[in-house]
Amino acid sequence: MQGDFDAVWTGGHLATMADESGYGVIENGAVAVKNGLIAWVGRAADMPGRAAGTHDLRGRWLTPGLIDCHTHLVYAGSRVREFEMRLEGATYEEIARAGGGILSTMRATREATEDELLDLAHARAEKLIAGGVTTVEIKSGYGLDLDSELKMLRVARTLGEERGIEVVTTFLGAHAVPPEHKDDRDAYVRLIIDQMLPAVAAEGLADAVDAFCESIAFTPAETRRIFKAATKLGLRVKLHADQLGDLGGGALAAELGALSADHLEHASEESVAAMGRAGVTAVLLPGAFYFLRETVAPPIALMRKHGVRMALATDCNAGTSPITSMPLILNMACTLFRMTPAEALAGVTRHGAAALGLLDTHGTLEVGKVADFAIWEVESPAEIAYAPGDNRCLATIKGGQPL
Ligand code: DI6
Ligand code: FE
Repeated sequence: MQGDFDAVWTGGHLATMADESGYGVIENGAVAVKNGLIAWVGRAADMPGRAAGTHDLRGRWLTPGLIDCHTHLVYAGSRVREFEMRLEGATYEEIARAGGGILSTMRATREATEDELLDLAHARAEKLIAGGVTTVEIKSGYGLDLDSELKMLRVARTLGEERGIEVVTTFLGAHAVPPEHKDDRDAYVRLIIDQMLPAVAAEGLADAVDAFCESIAFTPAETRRIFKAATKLGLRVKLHADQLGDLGGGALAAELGALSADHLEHASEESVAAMGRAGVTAVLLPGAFYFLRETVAPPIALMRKHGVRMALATDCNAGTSPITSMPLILNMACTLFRMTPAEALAGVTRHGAAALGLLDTHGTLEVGKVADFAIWEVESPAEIAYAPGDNRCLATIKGGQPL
């Protein structure tokens, strides 16, 4: 049957997330798709035209597909021994300084073949998709030499092609100083600037560049040099900032025109205000906060005060957030950070899109945007965040097609 639309979802309720605040609810709504894009959205009773296929929501809720805007999900190896060590009293920083932590995952990731990494990444992506994710950002940063970094980024791109989800890649060469450069960290910074960044840019393998700006990783001055070089190559930047201490990372992200500053537990009001002025999105990662048993939560009240958009993501990685469930992240954001369920859902839709520079095309149910949806067995959108460990996602739709 021919129709004005390829497909329509109707018979339920929509959380469009199209408003700056709240869910943008349309009860008894309908969303129509043509050529993979949203062609119409509104009250079902007002829908014009006919669709070739109709999907009955049976009273359920449909939201934009979720956007996990900060992950490290391409990696090999396990960090379960470090989990035990921390329970015996060691800290994350101590383990890192003793050559474990990121470097432990680096060793396993360097040794893994591309196919092995791809299989591991597929398994993690599958769990994200089951929780409503249609777009995922994936960082390199466990290779820490040119070939291994390129390998990670290729795996991320291949994952997207094979599974049909949208993968946004980020080059995180500045994640840790690898052992071969431990006595000359500047040589590694120069390697990133002179060789890695140009190669990554030339091969089109990264959509953005990130750095881990912490006392156990890279200084603000090193970060500034790397980001200036990235910007010269036309790459956007984003920053792991103020997670373990206040290095002024939020303000640095604002100064350098970053898309986002991520973590931010220890960010000062000065940093938050600078982010507000510069329009830098905050990416909050309650999974890492929980898993490391941090006690200082990010300054949510200051972010509200200074009009900083708050995105949420899994930070999926072996060391600090082995989590592949966005509904769990929503619950943690509410429980641990006292965000409202509406703020949390905005954090994984419209603000997640903003954190990736994709808000024009993703993150809300609006005409002209990609037809990426998640369908939920809930009585209200707040229930998506309600029960820790529950997954109420019934279906994940990418470009109008079930994933
Ligand atoms: N994101 C990161 O990049 C670091 N912490 C975080 O939350 C380190 C991840 C790791 O330990 O592998
Ligand atoms: Fe991270």
